[in-house]
Amino acid sequence: MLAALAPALGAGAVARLGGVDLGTAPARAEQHEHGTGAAANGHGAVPDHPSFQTGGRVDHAANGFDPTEVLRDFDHGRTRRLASGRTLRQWELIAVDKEIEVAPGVKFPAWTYNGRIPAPTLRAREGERLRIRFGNGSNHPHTVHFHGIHPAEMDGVPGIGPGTIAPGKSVTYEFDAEPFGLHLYHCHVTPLAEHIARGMYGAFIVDPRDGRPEADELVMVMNGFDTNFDLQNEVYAVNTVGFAYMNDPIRVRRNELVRIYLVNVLEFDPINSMHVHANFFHYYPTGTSLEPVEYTDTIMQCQGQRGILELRFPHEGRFMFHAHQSEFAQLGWMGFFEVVA
Ligand SMILES: [Cu+2]
Repeated sequence: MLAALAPALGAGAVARLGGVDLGTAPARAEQHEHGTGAAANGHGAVPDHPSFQTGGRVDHAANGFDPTEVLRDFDHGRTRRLASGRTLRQWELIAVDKEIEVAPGVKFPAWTYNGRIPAPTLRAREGERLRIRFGNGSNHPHTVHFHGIHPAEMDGVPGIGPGTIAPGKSVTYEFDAEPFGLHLYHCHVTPLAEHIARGMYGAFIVDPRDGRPEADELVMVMNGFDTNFDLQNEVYAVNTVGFAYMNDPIRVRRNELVRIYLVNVLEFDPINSMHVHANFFHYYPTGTSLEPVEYTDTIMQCQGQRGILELRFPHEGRFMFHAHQSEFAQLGWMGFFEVVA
């Protein structure tokens, strides 16, 4: 079954899947060893504050994804028309254990969907029928739990419907795309904090039936990494790699409408936030209304909260954005917009 799904993921994913031993789960102690091994890479034995800000670059090619590309990478899946006239939209997700470099020299033993963090941004339209085939190529049991409105057995939680999906097994989730808005999906196997903190989450966008105004659209998933497994984060980021958008500022056009799909999946810290310098934005909580509720320069989100930001940059130049918790900003959650003519 995994071999049948593999072509959708490309040669790299196939190779990785081929190397997975589906029969055993690594002991907890081995996971800790991974953590301290990565942390000891130039940052001391227990680095509360890895000094990765200066020098060094993350090898995006080795990770298999680049945060700059993740910003505008929307996965519309494959579609076909049902006899009823409705659209059926389909995706394949495969759980893959994979080491990810989350800051220069800081490698994290991640659990992923399709080998990337965040997982693919799945994008559908209100009212469509959605079908997600999930294969577990990881050494650990997982599920896919979608936010949205759907039957209990499609909820991707242990003990209900297909429940937990063991290594080497697969399942198909099917439900309607509702309501329109910005949602998320993530694994729901316990210990839940670990399954999320290891990287099993992605954005899930349901467009309104009549769409939204034309814009330059960006996906930002606020996350973090507990690289030494002390139940606190050592690295904070948007789209996984600390300081990625300091090194590669996000290019946007002056006066063009920019729409940011912002999702908070940060584990261990209850609140995250986003602040945009020298500008204000309209905010649509959960994206479920076409009318903004706030005009501001800073918003906060609890874990699982998300919302849509809309703004235009009237001035050219380099503008910072970051979590307004200074600690998060200093540990990676900080970037630039590069506004060009
Ligand atoms: Cu999981």
